[in-house]
Formats: sequence, C-alpha cells, structure tokens
Amino acid sequence: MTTLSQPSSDLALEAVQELLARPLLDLVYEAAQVHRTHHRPDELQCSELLSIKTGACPEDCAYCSQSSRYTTPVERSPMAEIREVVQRAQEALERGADRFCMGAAWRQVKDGEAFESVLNMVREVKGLGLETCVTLGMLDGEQARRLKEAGLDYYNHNLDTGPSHYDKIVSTRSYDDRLQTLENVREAGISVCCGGILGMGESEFDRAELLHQLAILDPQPESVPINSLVAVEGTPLAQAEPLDWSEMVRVIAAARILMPRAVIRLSAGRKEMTEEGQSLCFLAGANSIFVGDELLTTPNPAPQSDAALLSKLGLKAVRETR
Ligand code: SAM
Ligand code: DTB
Ligand code: SF4
Repeated sequence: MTTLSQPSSDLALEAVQELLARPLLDLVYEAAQVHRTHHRPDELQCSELLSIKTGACPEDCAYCSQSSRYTTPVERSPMAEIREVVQRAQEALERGADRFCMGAAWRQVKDGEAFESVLNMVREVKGLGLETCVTLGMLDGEQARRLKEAGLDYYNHNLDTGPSHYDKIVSTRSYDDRLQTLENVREAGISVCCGGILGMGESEFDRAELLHQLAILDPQPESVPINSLVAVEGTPLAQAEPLDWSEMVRVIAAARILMPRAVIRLSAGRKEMTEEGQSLCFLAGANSIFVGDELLTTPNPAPQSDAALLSKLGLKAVRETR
C-alpha cells in the first residue's frame, strides 16, 4: 500500500474510495500493521482542550454550539484571563496531558489586544513544559510567524468534510480559505493539526474526498483529528443520525493507511462510544485522544474512566509519540 501513502496529488480519489469500501476487518488488519511499522502501539498522545473565548462567533458552521446564528445551551464568555489559562494548563500537565490546546470562537485572528493575549498564553504554557496548540480560525502569514515565535508547536484548522459536502455545512468560509490558512501555518514552520468531522449527513464519497484532501496535503499533517459530530441542541445538525461505531473505525483505519506517520486523534464523540469501539479505533491506528472532562463546550469522558481504559489496554500516555 505504499503508493497510497505518498503525499502526492497523484493519489487517486478512486483509490481512497476503494480503501473505504474494503471489508472492515481487512482494513483494520492492514492499518494495524502500518501503525506498528511507524509508531509504538502501546503509546497514546494526550491533549487537553480549553476554550479561551466562547460563543458569539459570526460563522455559520452547522455543527457548532458557538455560532451566534443558533440558540444553543452554550453561554458566551469573553477572552479568558492569562492567569486562569496558566492554572488550567498546570492542572492538565499534572493529569498527564502533554499538549495543551486553546480554542477561540473567532472567524479569524485580528491583530490587537486579544491576539497579544493569545501570544502570551502560548509563551506561558510553553514555559510550563507543555506542547502548545491553538485553534483561532483563519490567520495570515505574519500572524502565523508571530505564533511560531511565541513558541507555538501546532495549529489546529480542520477541513471538516469533503469539498462536495462542504457547502451544506459552512457558507461563511470557503474550502480554499481553509487551505490558505493551512499553507500559512505550514510556511511559518508550525506543525499542522488538520482533520474533520463524521456524522454530518455525508456520504461514503464525501468521506473519501475528505481523506483524499488530507492525504494530498504536502507535507501531510502531523496531527489528524477525526471527530464524530457532537449533536448540539439548537444547531442545524441537532437531529443528525448518530454515527455507527464501525464508521469511525473504518475512517480511522483508512486515515492510518493513507497517512502512516501522522498522529491520528480519536477526537470529539468519545463519550458516546463504548470502550470496545474506542479499542478498535486504537487497534486501527488512532494514537491520540483529548483528555479532561470537557472538550471546548461539550463533555468528554471522565479522566478516571480514561485511565481505566488505558490500563485495560496496556496503553501508556506519552509526552511525544513521534
Ligand atoms: N473557530 C475556530 C475554527 O472554526 O477554525 C476554532 C474552533 S472550532 C470549535 C474547531 C473545530 O472543532 C471545528 O473546525 C470542528 O471541526 C470541530 N468541532 C466544532 N464543533 C464540533 C462538534 N459539535 N462536533 C464535532 N466537532 C466539532
Ligand atoms: C478538533 O478537531 N476537535 C476539537 C479541537 N479540534 C479544537 C474540538 C472539538 C469540539 C467539540 C464540540 C465542543 O466541545 O464544542
Ligand atoms: Fe465559529 Fe469555529 Fe464554531 Fe465555526 S467552528 S462557528 S468558526 S467557533
């Protein structure tokens, strides 16, 4: 399968479709082999998330609890205080996280006080000995360079879904806008964290398109979060059909085969999965999770239950898996 794993625009969409159409256990078996060639199968990278500015976002992402267009249970809150963020990062470190990811409900980064404050947060969190990640919406080249200078390790910016399905999910930001931000991040020398969401009414073809787009990024992303939609009351996707566990396993296995060196994160939606379903995802090559009680605005499994699962599986939380 080495031809599938080259970050080349030669990778055919049909090859990805064929991969996704394979019998699940064949796919998992091959993905597990690829995984073991490139990663230590007993190690799991653990990131913790914090929302540093919540809600009142002008974008219309149909899945999001923080868009100002929908009435959701999420309460908006202004930019967090640096002291509070550093305290939360310290707690994350003590809980065993190795990366701290800060998210802001912004359309894009704007120069000014709030951005200066994010730069200080990055400096302080990095100073604690944690890897740093932020997700702030779109950003330009100069803003990316300033984040790098402040000590940023990863920038998260997702493609969310395949290009054909994208217009049904977001109208206020284009697919090309996303690709441009990813390029700005890459050029600044920041590692790219880029993935998508399953369970938004997309077809198998749309999933193939998403994986294809991720795999032809050159270089491929270092980190690939695969989220399962957390259906939030009040959003257009509130009534979306829940994702079957096998779909998550299938996409993770395909992602592992297509992006052998990436760290693949079993991201949002873990709380709705069984331990068995999550375990198959780890076997299929997922080697990262979000830890801590909350994602950005929705719940995540309790740290004690994650610790119990890791112990059952003989998985160790690590500082760096790559
Ligand atoms: N506002 C910034 C942006 O959109 O680029 C950063 C924060 S945004 C919440 C980060 C990512 O989280 C989104 O791109 C999306 O992929 C994911 N996400 C948001 N809400 C979600 C949900 N309800 N279920 C699953 N993933 C979600
Ligand atoms: C990503 O791919 N998943 C995280 C992170 N990047 C920022 C966000 C998940 C958000 C889930 C819904 C919420 O908690 O608001
Ligand atoms: Fe805003 Fe990000 Fe939510 Fe879209 S995903 S509405 S950009 S916070």
